[in-house]
Amino acid sequence: MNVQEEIIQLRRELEYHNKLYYVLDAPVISDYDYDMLMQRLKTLEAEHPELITPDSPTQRVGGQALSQFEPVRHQVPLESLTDVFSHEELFAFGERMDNLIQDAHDYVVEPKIDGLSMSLEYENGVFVRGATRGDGVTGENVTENLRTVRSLPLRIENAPERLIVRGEVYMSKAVFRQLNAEREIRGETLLANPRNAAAGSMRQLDPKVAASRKLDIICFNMQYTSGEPYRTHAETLDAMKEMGFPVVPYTRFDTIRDCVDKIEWLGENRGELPYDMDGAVIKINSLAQREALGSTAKAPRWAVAYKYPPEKKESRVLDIVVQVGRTGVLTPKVIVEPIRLAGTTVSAATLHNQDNIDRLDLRIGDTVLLQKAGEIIPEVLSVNKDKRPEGTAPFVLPSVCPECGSPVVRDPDGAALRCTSPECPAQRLRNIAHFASREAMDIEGLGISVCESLINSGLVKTAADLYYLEAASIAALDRMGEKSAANLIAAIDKSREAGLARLLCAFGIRQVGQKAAKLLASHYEDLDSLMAADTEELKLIPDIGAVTAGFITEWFSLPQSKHQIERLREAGVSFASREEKKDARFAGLTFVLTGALSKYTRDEASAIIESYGGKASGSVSKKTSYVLAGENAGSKLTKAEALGVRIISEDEFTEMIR
Ligand code: 0OX
Repeated sequence: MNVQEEIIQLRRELEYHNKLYYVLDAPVISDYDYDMLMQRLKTLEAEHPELITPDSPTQRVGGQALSQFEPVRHQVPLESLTDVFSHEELFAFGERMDNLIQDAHDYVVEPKIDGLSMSLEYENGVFVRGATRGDGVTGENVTENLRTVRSLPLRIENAPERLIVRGEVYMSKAVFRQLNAEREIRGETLLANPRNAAAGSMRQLDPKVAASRKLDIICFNMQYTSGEPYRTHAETLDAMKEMGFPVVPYTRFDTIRDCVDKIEWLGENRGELPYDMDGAVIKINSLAQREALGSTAKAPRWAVAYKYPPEKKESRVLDIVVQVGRTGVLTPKVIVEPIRLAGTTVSAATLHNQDNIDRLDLRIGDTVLLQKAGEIIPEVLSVNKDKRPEGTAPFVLPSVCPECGSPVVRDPDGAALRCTSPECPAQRLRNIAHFASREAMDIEGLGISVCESLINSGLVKTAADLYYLEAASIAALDRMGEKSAANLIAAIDKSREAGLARLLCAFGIRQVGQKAAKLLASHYEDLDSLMAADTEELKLIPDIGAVTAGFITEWFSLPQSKHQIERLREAGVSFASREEKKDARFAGLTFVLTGALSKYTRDEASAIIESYGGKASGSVSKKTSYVLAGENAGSKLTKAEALGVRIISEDEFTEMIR
């Protein structure tokens, strides 16, 4: 067998195992063996790059980052569904169908997956283009992001010349939970629900970011085929499954009564599904009957979507526990007697803060009404005061940190209570995990459990300690060996060169996330010049407000911050900025434009001023730094003269920006 033949065979095998895994849910080889096949293909392709094709399973993250998504006009529109909210409306749909269709007719019931609708185009069995639904007529080309969806087949078997399939991209509940658990540990804002998380990933212009999000797809409609026509919707779904698409689970029924029963059953069991379901769909099965029924301006007449009411249930509050986050914020959570709610077992619910507890007047022992509306974490809607036992007391968050006993203070600007101790072990763990996270120093292999064992063993107290670790002591930890210790040391080593922006983000200064850190790093050469800046100076950086500037200088003034910075310096961690320098020569200056300019339009001149960190304002006041006066300048010029504001000509301005 020559190389080309081996490559083709490997691709075929990998596609086959993908189908067994994602479509038939019946893998026959281990993940390890799958990886070995993939590895072999990668090696061969690296040696023979001329043999790489876009449909190769190695190319799922091969695409370039884009500057924007191209519009795609859908060959067949992606129609939306009419929503109904009651059983009566479902029976009314059945009656409409009985009236409109003379012959016998049957239905298909499917869960409605809560994700993002996509159209997928295949030519001669190869995935060539994928687009978002958009307004149904025109969507956006997200082919490269879709390629990263592992359950989407890049090549299908026994395919017609041209095929368009519609499916829903989603994030499984398991992946969502994992992602949010990681975010919580790093003190990042949590994603509201799997749908938002999936939408955020699909909007990424860089396919590498989308790939890291582990999305899935399920298909539910054949939009177009150049091959033999099918008779029913059920046949198209079966054929799609046969070709290798993951297909929505469906059931066929003869009566609307049976459909309604199935919908109820799906609702009760929705927790068992790997994805969020935002309803159930009833569709006429016969494609000829669908064609005859047609669509209204809004949606097809032959289908309806039933939306489940959010499920609510009562349970008893066993306890209220308080957790401490990375930034020291105390978050209360109720522990309730476990109940089944929307298909999952619920044993806890978020309470947000003291104000919310007070508003609900919630006490340990109370019976509360819980609701899960799409979101994974349920919320407390109300307290059933009739069921309140005797002897309860209002719940007040502790005045000392439950983890370290240090005093807590209330944020002046909000409802949050915060532990004041920088030594707090709960904060320490989360601080180090945040320091190592992907957004910050990006130390591979340093997840929460490794951080935990490093802290518990006493090897690490602060993030700077990471740079003094030795392979031998890491290797001696539980579940670590020489190989993983060496890998971790190498990853820590690499992070020494991460640069100022990542380092600033890693410090976990309040309100300084990835974005603000980059901004700061684009204004300063290195950490030392940033530390030399006072609040007034930092405030002048566009988008850094007075509050953030205050948090920054306050953090740098803390003795433990100074100590940490010196230890990082000694360890050889680079303090240099890698960001493109912003020229902020106009920082803190306000310009007013008046009269007609000859070299620039007003908008251009304003844009130049802003790009140098200055402000362009409309009216002259004592605070105006310069009035840029063109031909025929009027009252603004007079006012500037009266106030003694400096007046410059266009030529002088050109000189200033040279
Ligand atoms: C879903 C879903 C969405 C397709 C063409 C008109 C009706 N999100 O799971 N839409 C449809 O059907 C549309 N079915 C589904 N299962």
